[in-house]
Amino acid sequence: MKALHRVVTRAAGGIALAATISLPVLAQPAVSGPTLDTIRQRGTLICGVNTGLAGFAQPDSQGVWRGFDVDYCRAVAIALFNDPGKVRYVPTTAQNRFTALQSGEVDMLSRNTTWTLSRDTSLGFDFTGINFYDGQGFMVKASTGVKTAKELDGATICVQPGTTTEQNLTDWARANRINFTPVVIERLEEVVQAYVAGRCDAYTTDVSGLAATRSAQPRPAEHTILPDVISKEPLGPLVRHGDQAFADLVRWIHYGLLTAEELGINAGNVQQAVQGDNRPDAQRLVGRTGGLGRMLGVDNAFMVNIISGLGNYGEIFQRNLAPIGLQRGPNALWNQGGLQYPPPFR
Ligand SMILES: N[C@@H](CCC(=O)N[C@@H](CS)C(=O)NCC(=O)O)C(=O)O
Repeated sequence: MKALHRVVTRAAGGIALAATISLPVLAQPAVSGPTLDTIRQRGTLICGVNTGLAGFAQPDSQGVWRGFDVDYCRAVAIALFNDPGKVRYVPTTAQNRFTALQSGEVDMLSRNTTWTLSRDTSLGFDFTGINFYDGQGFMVKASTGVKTAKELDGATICVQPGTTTEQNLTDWARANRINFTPVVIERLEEVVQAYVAGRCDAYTTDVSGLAATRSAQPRPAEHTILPDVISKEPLGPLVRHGDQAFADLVRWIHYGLLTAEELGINAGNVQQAVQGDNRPDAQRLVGRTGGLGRMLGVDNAFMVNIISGLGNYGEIFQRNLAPIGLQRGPNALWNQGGLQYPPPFR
């Protein structure tokens, strides 16, 4: 209070006032930053994605990248260039993804990466939100008859290095006095092959990754994802420290997609919403009021363009993840029993 009072009195008295009003407090800050500027100059977003995970990021038979994580890259390209094609996809492994982002080889990672304190701080990143609440599970061959994770005492377990998976497995086994032999294999394809070939009794990763891998097997029913979930894996896009404007953009695209679902605005009706949806929050989302796009350094209609091209969060989820057998579960909206809760789009 005292400090505030002093500022006010000084501001009321001549020279000090001039100094105060010369600060650009009321001006709209320039929406720029090193990453954002580089992307704009280059005219293409470079998005680090998975090497190949059905439903999340995988090239289709024409070589076009498809998936839930890929749609988040596209959404950023639409916001910046009004063109979902202005993305270069760089496949990254569990092991090399962080160096790719730190070194500037990619602008962002949109790739089943768990938000942890150390990644957010000492690795130098900013997680922009949680677009998929996940947890770690185990998959076994149905023929083993194994029904719960505790039956894995004495098992060999396939796992990829450089992941939270590896750390959780150790913590879980210790806490539950389970002995296991880890089979640590760096490449995703090889770890899956090792599991399929029977070199390990179980494969462990995020449940989403298990569902993706299972769906890609010739006979998915031969593999069982055990009901146990041994960790929290909040997954979402991340960017490098040092460019808050870019982080804000990626963050508010996710919240915009959730807000659209909340409001029932989807790919099929978004143009009608622009014309005639008079709900104040719908008007802000479609950029008729509020000027929110400009605050992020993009067109006020950015969410209209994203929703027309990709749909809202629910549509992106259904299109990409329902086919691999994932249900909304914790990823339902907060008012439908889930955890997805966008802060106010205003
Ligand atoms: N969410 C965990 C695991 C993420 C992860 O990288 N999982 C593996 C297995 S699904 C993967 O995507 N590997 C792809 C690759 O290394 O090419 C983490 O962030 O550490």
